[in-house]
Amino acid sequence: KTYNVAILGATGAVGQEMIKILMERNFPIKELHLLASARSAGKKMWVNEKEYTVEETTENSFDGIDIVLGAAENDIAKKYLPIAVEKGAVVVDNSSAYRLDDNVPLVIPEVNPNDVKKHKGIIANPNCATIIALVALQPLHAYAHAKRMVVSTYQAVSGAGVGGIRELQQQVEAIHDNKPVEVKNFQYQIAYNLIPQIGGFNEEGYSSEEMKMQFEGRKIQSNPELSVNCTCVRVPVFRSHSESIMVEFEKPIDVEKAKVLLKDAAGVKLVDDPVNKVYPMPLDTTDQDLVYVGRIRKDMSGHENALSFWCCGDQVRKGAATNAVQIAELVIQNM
Ligand code: A2P
Ligand code: 11C
Repeated sequence: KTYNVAILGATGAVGQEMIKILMERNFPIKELHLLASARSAGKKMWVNEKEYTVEETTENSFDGIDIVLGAAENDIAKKYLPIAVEKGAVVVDNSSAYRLDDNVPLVIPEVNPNDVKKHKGIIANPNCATIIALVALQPLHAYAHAKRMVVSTYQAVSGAGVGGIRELQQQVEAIHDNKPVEVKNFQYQIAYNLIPQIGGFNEEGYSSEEMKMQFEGRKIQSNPELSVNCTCVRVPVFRSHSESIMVEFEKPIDVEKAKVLLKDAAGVKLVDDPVNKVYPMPLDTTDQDLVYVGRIRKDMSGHENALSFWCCGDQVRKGAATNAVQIAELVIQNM
């Protein structure tokens, strides 16, 4: 069986990667529709040696579509995705618009694949930093049950879309050419800098991105007691997020056991031999799907059953597009 697939936001960083991954994984496509704003309508794109024309998104764009992959901002998702569902499509949405909605499963295939079956038209793809952390954590959580996490993220500019990637490139070139640096997508210059703000701040001083790890993590793991303290930082890296994570578990777990569990876990590569300078780095995780985990060590700040580790993953692929296509694969298994 084959399916009519539409990508909403097909010209964006995540949308473009979705097209690539659908092809790579031989997703059974009958027709592929590339939807974007009026600005991109008519633009030609080559996919697997076939020419496609980008279409302006309208209410009629979803007629006859079986599966929509959403790669647009929240307001666009809210405007069009309910229409797509009404017209009979199943939607996998990468925006944060529906993630915490009780009627919408929030899925990482390595963690909670069965939640896909509960969908009522929309399935949400989690936040990229959350996906990368929870894929790494899953084998340890399944064994010892995660209670509390302290996380610092080092997030690539690709998280801000095509504009974020372009901005880092242009700033590096401008600095090299002794020209003025232009700031558009980030609060400050990101080239040769770090910015400890992703999203807006709440009354307690935590950013929206920092709160996603706790709210989405609880839902994905069905672990309502999970408490997360997170600091999210934008770094001048193109497309892999890195994270330093301390996790306190319910049950005892030592470093050796953690390594054994991670070695065989789905979606993970254990990269942990620090004495020989072997540990995950964002350049190494770029353009592939595994979350690399290393620097695993026992917590030394006095918490019982706690480990620290470091992980990296491609934000555009496993953090967004690959995870969404994997969800779509689960959807069609149940169709
Ligand atoms: P467009 O390229 O025509 O603006 P990114 O996050 O990488 O910036 O990508 C955002 C995606 O969302 C792009 O594909 C963009 O299309 C799309 N988009 C933006 N505004 C709209 C809109 N009003 N209707 C449909 N798609 C939109
Ligand atoms: C970033 N994680 O790196 C953000 C972008 O919740 O999907 C994606 C926001 C989200 O900027």
